Amino acid sequence: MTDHVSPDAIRTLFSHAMSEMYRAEVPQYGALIELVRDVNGATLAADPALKARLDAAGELERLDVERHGAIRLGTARELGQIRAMFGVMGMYPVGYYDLSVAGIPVHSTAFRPIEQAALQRNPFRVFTSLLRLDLIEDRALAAEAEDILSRRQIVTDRALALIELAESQGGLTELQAQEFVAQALETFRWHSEATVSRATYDKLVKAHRLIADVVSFKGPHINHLTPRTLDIDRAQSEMPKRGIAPKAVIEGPPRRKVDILLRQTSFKALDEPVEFQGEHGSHTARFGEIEQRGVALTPTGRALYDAALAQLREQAAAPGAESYSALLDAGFGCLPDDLETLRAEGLAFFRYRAGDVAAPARAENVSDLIASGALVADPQVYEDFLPVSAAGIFQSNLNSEDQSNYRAAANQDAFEAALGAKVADEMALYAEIESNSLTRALNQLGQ
Ligand code: OOG
Ligand code: NI
Repeated sequence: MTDHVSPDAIRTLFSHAMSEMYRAEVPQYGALIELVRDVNGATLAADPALKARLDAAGELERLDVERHGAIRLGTARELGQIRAMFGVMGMYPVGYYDLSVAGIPVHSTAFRPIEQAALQRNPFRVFTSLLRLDLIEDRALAAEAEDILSRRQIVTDRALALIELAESQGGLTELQAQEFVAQALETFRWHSEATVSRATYDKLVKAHRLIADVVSFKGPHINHLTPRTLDIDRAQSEMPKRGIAPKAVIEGPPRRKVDILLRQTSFKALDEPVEFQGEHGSHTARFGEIEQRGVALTPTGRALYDAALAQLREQAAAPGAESYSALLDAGFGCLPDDLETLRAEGLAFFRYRAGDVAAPARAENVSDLIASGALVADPQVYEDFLPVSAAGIFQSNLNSEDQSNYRAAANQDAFEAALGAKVADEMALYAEIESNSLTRALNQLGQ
């Protein structure tokens, strides 16, 4: 069937529609988008080498459309429906994140494109959390929450019908895709009318603000949309000048010559008026965030990162500790700060392509080919999330007294049962892109 639009095109339609909706709902998001556009423009203008590298690697086009969002779901049924909806847009569950260790009663995955070409078209991702009522001590309250959630339907009937159609006919036509996107958008809209009374809401907030956020509304409002900046330090320091108050520290690794993984910062949720079955009140759920993405680390590289981060957090918590930013700058020396060493030591993932130079006759190995310019290794962008950073983002936008101590209890099996599928292993995805690209490039070079 040739009259079907590609899942990539549907995802792009959807991410634009979400961005427009969020801009209308949260005006500061519009200011943030402008800030990031300005910072990215200035960064590229000041660093022609960076611009040329991004351009050659096919990374420049995706920059302006690049976003991630986040939602929080209440039930297994909802997670299954969301999985089907994102599937129509070529977004699949990747990775498992246990947030209970950070005192947040959810576990999560990221729905995102998985193939290189799809990532390059539009890497739109949605961090999707499922509430874990099993972790709530007050069983009566958990049962009440479950009962409230069982009565809502977060996907419109028409969206469900179009998802089924896409699955049975193997895609959607242009017109169907447009209708699907408009219908899908309804799921993520903000509803200022709660489905519960003020008293019930207050009870839920007391158990955990996050439970109230998931349970009290008609659907899983998108709680932030995050553009990608090329210079998060500059964006962070520009924010106050544009009337935006960011959280104190940037999550993730420090500023380095070679960006690794993901650095993120957010600004506070809005306090929004809510109608609780006739009573006025308010709720804080939605916020803004920006991120800077660097190279994806291999399991070996990631283990070094995780160990350094754990040590840093321990040091920062000690009495009389140096400032977090001083510790941060000093704390990641275990990871080399140049691309070729990261590559040669197997610490980061790359994507290979043939360069403009013919392969030398006596190239012994990949490093020789790279040194000669015959082979080029582009760093693979980290397409996923970081659990410690995610916890920091959650917490800065919930009240700090809401950090309960749950029995640390990752339960990927339960999550996958709710999802109705296994989550993909992100490391395997990066490794596959790396090895496929190397095989192709070596073939091309006649090696
Ligand atoms: C999700 C927080 C995690 C990120 O960028 O790490 C996240 C949430 O608050 O629902 O979006
Ligand atoms: Ni986020």
